[in-house]
Amino acid sequence: MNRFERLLRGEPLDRALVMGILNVTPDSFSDGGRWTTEDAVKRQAEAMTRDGADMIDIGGESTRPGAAPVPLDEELVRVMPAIEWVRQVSDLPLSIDTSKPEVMEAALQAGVALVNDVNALQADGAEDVVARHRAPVCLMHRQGDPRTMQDNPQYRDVVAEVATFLHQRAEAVMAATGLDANAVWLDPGFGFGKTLGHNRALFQELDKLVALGHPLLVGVSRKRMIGELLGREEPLERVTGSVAVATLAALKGASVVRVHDVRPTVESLDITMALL
Ligand code: 8Y4
Repeated sequence: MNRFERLLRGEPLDRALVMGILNVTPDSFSDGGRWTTEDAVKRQAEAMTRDGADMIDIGGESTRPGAAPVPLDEELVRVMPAIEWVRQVSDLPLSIDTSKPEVMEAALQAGVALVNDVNALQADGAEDVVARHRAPVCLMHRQGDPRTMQDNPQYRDVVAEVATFLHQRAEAVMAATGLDANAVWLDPGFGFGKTLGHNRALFQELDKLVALGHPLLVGVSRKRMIGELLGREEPLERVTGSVAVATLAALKGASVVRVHDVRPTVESLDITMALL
């Protein structure tokens, strides 16, 4: 049985799952949209599979700060062919990164295993789609919408507010869908309406989020937070920092790390667990 199935059953893991990021947006912030053709998507999926990813996250809606919304038909046109292309070269479980119920429905019908929603299923109809499919989900916290979220985000107590939001959304989603706690993953949403200070507080108190009793997903790969801490403007100069933070997240109890750089992350997690 693979790590994804073991996590959903609440069985112990030898290490955190590695979710590889396959972005199919033309403006993908970290690779300039190089991976948009069929051939490029397939090569990327093959590489992540060979490098030891446990699952692949496919998204067609750019969530970078300041990004404009993507219309439904555009998102479907980006994402549905990509799901088929990845399927042709990999047996890994797939997740769909979307907030739109129509995209969730189409992706789940195409066999996708998990819905990764940065809007935590708050769109009208999103809970219903997940309930009908009994699909596992990842619920993420964010403050504000992508267009404005990095303009002066403020919290009274960021850790308490994120924990309360995630707990309340998890309870609502479990009640609406019948999913159990292992199938409702939670994510503090690093960088989504958060300053470096907010991100650091969430990281330092990650155990409070782990204690909510759901698998915790951490996504910091190549994000501005890494760049700020290292003084690295270029996303490709943030790889080592991203691997370090993913490893630290796993040591602090995260069950899943969402990453661009699968091979170095897998190596870091494997060697860390071998020596721990
Ligand atoms: C700031 C910097 C804000 C980068 C956004 C970004 C996550 C995610 C993304 C995450 C989960 C990105 C789709 C890529 N980040 N899903 N998605 N957790 N569950 N954006 O952290 O790095 S978008």
